[in-house]
Amino acid sequence: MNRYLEKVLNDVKAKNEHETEYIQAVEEVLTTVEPVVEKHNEYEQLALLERMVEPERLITFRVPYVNDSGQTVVHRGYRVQFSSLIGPYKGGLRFHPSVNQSIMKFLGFEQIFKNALTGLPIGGGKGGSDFDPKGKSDGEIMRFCQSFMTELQRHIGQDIDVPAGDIGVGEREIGYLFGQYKRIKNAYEGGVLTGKGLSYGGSLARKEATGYGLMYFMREMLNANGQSLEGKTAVISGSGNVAIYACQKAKELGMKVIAMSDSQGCIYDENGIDLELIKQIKEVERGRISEYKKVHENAQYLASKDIWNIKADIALPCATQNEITLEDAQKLVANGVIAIGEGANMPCTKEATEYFLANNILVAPAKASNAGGVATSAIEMSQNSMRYYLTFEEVDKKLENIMINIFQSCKTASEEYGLGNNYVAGANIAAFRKLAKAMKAQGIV
Ligand code: NDP
Ligand code: 2IT
Repeated sequence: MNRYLEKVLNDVKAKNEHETEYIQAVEEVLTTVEPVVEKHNEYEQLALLERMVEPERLITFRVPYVNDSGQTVVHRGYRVQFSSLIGPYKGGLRFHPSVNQSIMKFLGFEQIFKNALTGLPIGGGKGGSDFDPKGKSDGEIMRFCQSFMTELQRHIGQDIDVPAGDIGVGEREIGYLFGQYKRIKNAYEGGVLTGKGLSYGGSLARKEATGYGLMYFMREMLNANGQSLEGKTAVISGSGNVAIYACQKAKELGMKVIAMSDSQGCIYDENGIDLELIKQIKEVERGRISEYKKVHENAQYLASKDIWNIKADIALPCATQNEITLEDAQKLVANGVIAIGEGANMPCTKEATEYFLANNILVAPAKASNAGGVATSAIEMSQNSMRYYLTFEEVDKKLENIMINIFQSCKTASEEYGLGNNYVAGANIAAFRKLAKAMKAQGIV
C-alpha cells in the first residue's frame, strides 16, 4: 500500500481502536482510492486524508424522557457533523439500541461520499440514539423525540445541518421532531428536516426513493453488463422503508421477490412475496414479519440469517451493516447469485465484498446504490425553499436520472483506472476526486 495511505490508516486505527465499524468504512475507502492518491503527491503536505477522516464536529448529549410507567429513562443522543465541504451537513437519524459512536461515525463518513455522488449540494452527517422505538407507545415516542430535539435544535438549521430518517426513524418520528423544532424556534423552517409528512412540507416519492433508487441503479448495472432484471428472482433482507420500496420497484421491473425478513425471522414465499400484506404488517400494524404466515400458510418462516441460504439471482441486503459475512457470501455464490445490491449502509463485510468481486459477482456499492434517498431529501429541501411542490412523477423522474448519472460516474471512474466493473472502487474514486478538489479549493479548514 502507498506509504502515506498506510500512515493515515494506521493513525485512524490507533486513535479509534474500539470503533470497528468506523475503521472498516475508512479502510474500504482508503484502499480503493490508492491509484488517485498515487497521482497526487501534494495531498500529504496538505494533510488531505487526515482532514477527510476527522469529523468537523461530534456532538453527544443526554436525552431524558418519562415512560408510560412514570419512570424517567436516560438515553445518549449523537450528531456527527462530518463534512460541510459541498453543502450543509446532511444525513439521517438512527434510533436503535446498537447505536454508538463507531456506528455514527461510519455512517457519517459514508454519507460524505454518498452525498458527493448525488451531484447535489449536500455535505455529510449522521445522528441518532441508542433508544429502541420498538414496542413503545406513541406518547413515549413523542416525548423522546421532543427531548432529543430540545438539544439537537441548537446544532441544526436548513443551511447548517439537515437530519432525516434512518433505522427506527420514519415519518412519525420526523413529525414529532419537526413539531418540537418549530415550537422552540418560532419559525417555519421547512428545510430543516426531510422525510416530512406530505401535509406539512414533505416531498412526494421521498418515502419510496431509497428502494426505487436502488432498483434503478441495479437495472443500469445489469444492463451495462449484458444482463437484465426482468424474470430474475430476488431475496431482500429487512422489511422496513428501504426493503419495502425496493420490493415494490423490483416487482414493477419484472422481478419475483421470494423472501424478506426482520431482525427476528425471514419469510420465504416461493409464489412471490405478497407486498401489500408486508405493508399492512410493517407500516400499519408495526408488527413482526412472522405474522405473514397467518395469511400465507405455505410460506416458510426461517431464521433471519437463513435468507442468504435461499437460491436467488439477486440479493438485496436492506436491513443493516455487516449483515452479509464471508460465509453468507460463499453460500450465495454457491447458489448462483449474479448480483448484490446494497440498500443498507455497509451491509457486506470487507471479506464478503472481496469474495463477491473475486467471483465476478456484480456489486452495487451502498454509497452509490442507496443514494436515491438522500438525493430525494435534497429535492425536498429545494421544494421547501421554492415554496412549491413537484408531482410524484416529476420527483421520480429526477430520482431516476440521478441514479443513472451515479451509475455512470462509478462506471467511468472504474474503467478509467482499469478496474473493469468493480463499482465499489468506482464509487469511492468518483466521490473522492470531487471531495479532494473541493478541499484543495477551500484552503486549510
Ligand atoms: P427501517 O427501520 O425502516 O427498517 C429496518 C429493517 O431492518 C427492519 O426490518 C429491521 O427489523 C431490520 N433490522 C434493523 N436492524 C437490524 C439488525 N441489527 N439485525 C437484523 N435486522 C435489522 O430502516 P430503513 O429501511 O430506513 O433502513 C435500512 C437500511 O437502509 C439501514 O442500513 C439504513 O442506514 C439504510 N438506508 C436508509 C435510507 C432511508 O432513506 N431510510 C437511505 C439509505 C440507506 P426489525 O423491525 O425487526 O428491527
Ligand atoms: O443513509 C442515508 O442516506 C439516509 N438514511 C437518508 C439520509 C437523508 O438525509 O435523507
